[in-house]
Amino acid sequence: MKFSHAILTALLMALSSTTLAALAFDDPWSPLAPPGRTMAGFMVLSNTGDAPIALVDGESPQFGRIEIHDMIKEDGVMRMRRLEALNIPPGEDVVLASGGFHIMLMEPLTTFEAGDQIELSLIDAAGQRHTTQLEVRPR
Ligand SMILES: [Cu+2]
Repeated sequence: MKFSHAILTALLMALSSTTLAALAFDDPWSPLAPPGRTMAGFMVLSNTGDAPIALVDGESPQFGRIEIHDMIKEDGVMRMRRLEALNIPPGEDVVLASGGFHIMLMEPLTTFEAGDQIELSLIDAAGQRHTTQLEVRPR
């Protein structure tokens, strides 16, 4: 069987649209920090699709560097560590909150006040970008 290029392209597009990862953001926010300081991003992430999502990176036009962090207890002390990937199984939620998973918003390129919005894209292992806005709130 021989497909024309147009038909093949249409088939591939249909296929890729059905496999697009679906990530929902609930209540994304960030506590206000002193100017120039690293900030944290909190939210609930829901994988509303039927495939696992592995978040591996992030980007924001307002920060030089974004990392995905976890907290672990080491010698009785809570420490942050960078995650290679934050995995969210299909149909599951992951809570990002103080003391647990969080987004590290590093190298701020601007100053913030309460009520400002931070644009954040989380990037999955397939290279797909999931973009949201975090509301800056007083601590
Ligand atoms: Cu951190």
